[in-house]
Amino acid sequence: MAISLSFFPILAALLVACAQAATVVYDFNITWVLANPDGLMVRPVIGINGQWPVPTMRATVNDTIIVNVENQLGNQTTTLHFHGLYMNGTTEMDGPAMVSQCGIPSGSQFTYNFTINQSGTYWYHSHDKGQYPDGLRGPLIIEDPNMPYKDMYDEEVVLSLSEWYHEQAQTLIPKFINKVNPTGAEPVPNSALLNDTQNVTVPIEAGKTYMFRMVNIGAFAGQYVWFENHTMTIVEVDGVYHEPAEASLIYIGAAQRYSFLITAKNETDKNYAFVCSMDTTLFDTLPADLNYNSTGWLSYSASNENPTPAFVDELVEFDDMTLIPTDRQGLLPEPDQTITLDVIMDNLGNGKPYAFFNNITYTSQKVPTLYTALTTGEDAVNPAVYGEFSHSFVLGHNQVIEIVVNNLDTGKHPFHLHGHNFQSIARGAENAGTFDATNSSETGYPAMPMRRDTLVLYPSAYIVLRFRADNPGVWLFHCHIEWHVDQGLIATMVEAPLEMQKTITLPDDHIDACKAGNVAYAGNAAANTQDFLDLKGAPKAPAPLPAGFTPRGIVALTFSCVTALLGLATIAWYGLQDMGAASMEEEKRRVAAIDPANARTEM
Ligand SMILES: *[C@@H]1O[C@H](CO)[C@@H](O)[C@H](O)[C@H]1NC(C)=O
Ligand SMILES: *[C@@H]1O[C@H](CO)[C@@H](O)[C@H](O)[C@H]1NC(C)=O
Ligand SMILES: *[C@@H]1O[C@H](CO)[C@@H](O)[C@H](O)[C@H]1NC(C)=O
Ligand SMILES: *[C@@H]1O[C@H](CO)[C@@H](O)[C@H](O)[C@H]1NC(C)=O
Ligand SMILES: *[C@@H]1O[C@H](CO)[C@@H](O)[C@H](O)[C@H]1NC(C)=O
Ligand SMILES: *[C@@H]1O[C@H](CO)[C@@H](O)[C@H](O)[C@H]1NC(C)=O
Ligand SMILES: *[C@@H]1O[C@H](CO)[C@@H](O)[C@H](O)[C@H]1NC(C)=O
Ligand SMILES: *[C@@H]1O[C@H](CO)[C@@H](O)[C@H](O)[C@H]1NC(C)=O
Ligand SMILES: *[C@@H]1O[C@H](CO)[C@@H](O)[C@H](O)[C@H]1NC(C)=O
Ligand SMILES: *[C@@H]1O[C@H](CO)[C@@H](O)[C@H](O)[C@H]1NC(C)=O
Ligand SMILES: *[C@@H]1O[C@H](CO)[C@@H](O)[C@H](O)[C@H]1NC(C)=O
Ligand SMILES: *[C@@H]1O[C@H](CO)[C@@H](O)[C@H](O)[C@H]1NC(C)=O
Ligand SMILES: [Cu+2]
Repeated sequence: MAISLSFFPILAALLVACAQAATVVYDFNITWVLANPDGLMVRPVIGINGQWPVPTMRATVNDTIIVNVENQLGNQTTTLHFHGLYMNGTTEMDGPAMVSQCGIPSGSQFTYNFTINQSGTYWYHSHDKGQYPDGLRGPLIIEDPNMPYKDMYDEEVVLSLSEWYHEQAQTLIPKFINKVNPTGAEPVPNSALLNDTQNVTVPIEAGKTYMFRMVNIGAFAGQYVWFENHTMTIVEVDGVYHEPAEASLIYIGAAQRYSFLITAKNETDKNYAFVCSMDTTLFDTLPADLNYNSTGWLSYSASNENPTPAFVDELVEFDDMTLIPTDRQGLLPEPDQTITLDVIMDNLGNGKPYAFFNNITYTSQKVPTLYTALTTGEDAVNPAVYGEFSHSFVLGHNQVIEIVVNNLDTGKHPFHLHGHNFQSIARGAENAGTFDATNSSETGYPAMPMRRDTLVLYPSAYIVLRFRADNPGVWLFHCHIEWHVDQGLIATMVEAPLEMQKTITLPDDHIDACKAGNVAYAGNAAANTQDFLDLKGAPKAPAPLPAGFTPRGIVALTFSCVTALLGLATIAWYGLQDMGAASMEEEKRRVAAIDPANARTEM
């Protein structure tokens, strides 16, 4: 029995006799629409059912969500990822293109179907082509009648934060990953948005307590958030409930969520500002006309003035590592497998800037990694079958896994793991250097570590994470700055592949998406279905710089071999900035001739 509750989204509740769980159905027709959220420029954005902002999704714990996606963009594939949901038993519904599915070609339909065993604040976004900054991202709230802080608040307010660009991702990415940008300076946003607009007023009633669910749906900027004259009591981070903790200022990295309680004053004679301020240390340049603060107001009365916020000299954020989870889950035991990843930003032989875990910049393979896991039999436990440049690690079922990330870069990176939350057991302060396991004893770790799915790694420092590999599936571990995803800052966790083979069956529309896009869907990373250990033809990253060459030197070489042979030093790097489109094309062809595997699929 499907009851159509409204035309958009078509929401049907199927009450199953034996349980309270419902099936929540969304029909999402994904198209380009025009929008102007910062009042500065009308631009095409990716909307749903002819609307933008895209809807906030809502369901209740134990519900099944069905999202019927129709891609009508006309010129791009797309996918949806439901950030923070474990997809336990349905890893094929996780969404990253060329990892758990093929991108959905324009004109095709694709159904996401999964059951939720979590509650709290999540979000959904495209996981294809670095596309979500074009607008295909929104909050996803899972309610729970048994939520531990249910009785402590009267109303709920969902607010999204993000940066905003006037140019489309498909324009920005090739300008960013370009030899004329050898330092890898990320595109600086044009505006900050609050709830996909600006100047938001939140109606407040005296004496009531509100639970704010704040979601950073951005692709780059972390944001500092503070409420004038009101205290935040944090109760949830990334879908995990924690013991209440008071904060006056928090930092919400890209993809992170915070839920906090705010108790309203008893007097209604004033309205109060709250400020979301983009972290400008992430920007290589700070344009004079960029307003990186967005202000909202707690509006006790529409007739009160909305005050200008006071300047804050020093932004000292609450330390999320001090939180204690409400379920008091204890520190996981010593790991069965430790994975150490060094974050490196560097150039390859084509002169372009890339991001690396150790010596590998992630490169999409010929077959979605999950499909390789499902079709390579017993060889699926051999990381080689997934291709060197998928940077895959095979995790044994129920093993305790520790991930150590050392930041050899001077920027912050919010690291996200799909399919799990993780215990955040150590984090070095800025410039703490790399993690030294011999220097830290087990007893130095918290007894009940904070858990979340996205953790900010500080410049030139480390984080140490633990989780139990109790969710068979293919799960990415990556920085959630989408520019860095485009640059390859991704590793792949292939968790219990033989278990997956027993339980996962791909629905027909998953195979159809591959067929429609001419993408292979069986065999190893090279689409070899005969010899799984023969990886000939598996996509590689562009070739590295030959030893002894500087990035400038090799660019000169590919630009003009003859001139390069005559004398590298004579070619001025900045001369390339003026290269016309035609010579850029020419250069691309030459690089391709040197390394035919140069073609990369950006995620
Ligand atoms: C989706 O939107 C496009 C463009 O507006 C329209 O042509 C198409 O019929 C829509 N599909 C459905 C199923 O409504
Ligand atoms: C928000 O208010 C500021 C200051 O008045 C104004 O410059 C800006 O255009 C407003 N934003 C929108 C989207 O209306
Ligand atoms: C969800 O399912 C679990 C396990 O069956 C049960 O304990 C819990 O009460 C259910 N929650 C709701 C809101 O129905
Ligand atoms: C895709 O279509 C949109 C909307 O028409 C357009 O603005 C954009 O430039 C196109 N993108 C590409 C990469 O062709
Ligand atoms: C969703 O998955 C369940 C469990 O596999 C299946 O019974 C159901 O038919 C699926 N629904 C849709 C719409 O695909
Ligand atoms: C649901 O989640 C709880 C803990 O949050 C876990 O104990 C239980 O095993 C999970 N069940 C399934 C089917 O995922
Ligand atoms: C935030 O935006 C959504 C729609 O996009 C709207 O329903 C909601 O009321 C807005 N919240 C506030 C506090 O303005
Ligand atoms: C409210 O906050 C502002 C800015 O932080 C501060 O100047 C002012 O003293 C505060 N007022 C009260 C009543 O606490
Ligand atoms: C508001 O008034 C109630 C009842 O008098 C009192 O318990 C509460 O502490 C007051 N709230 C604040 C924020 O002062
Ligand atoms: C943004 O807010 C911060 C903190 O109050 C302040 O230092 C900064 O000057 C503001 N920037 C702009 C562009 O208003
Ligand atoms: C990365 O390092 C490993 C281990 O030293 C080596 O086997 C592999 O060939 C290297 N890969 C690349 C792309 O440099
Ligand atoms: C997945 O479900 C299994 C039970 O089927 C449970 O043991 C495991 O803890 C769950 N994993 C996660 C991450 O929820
Ligand atoms: Cu990053």
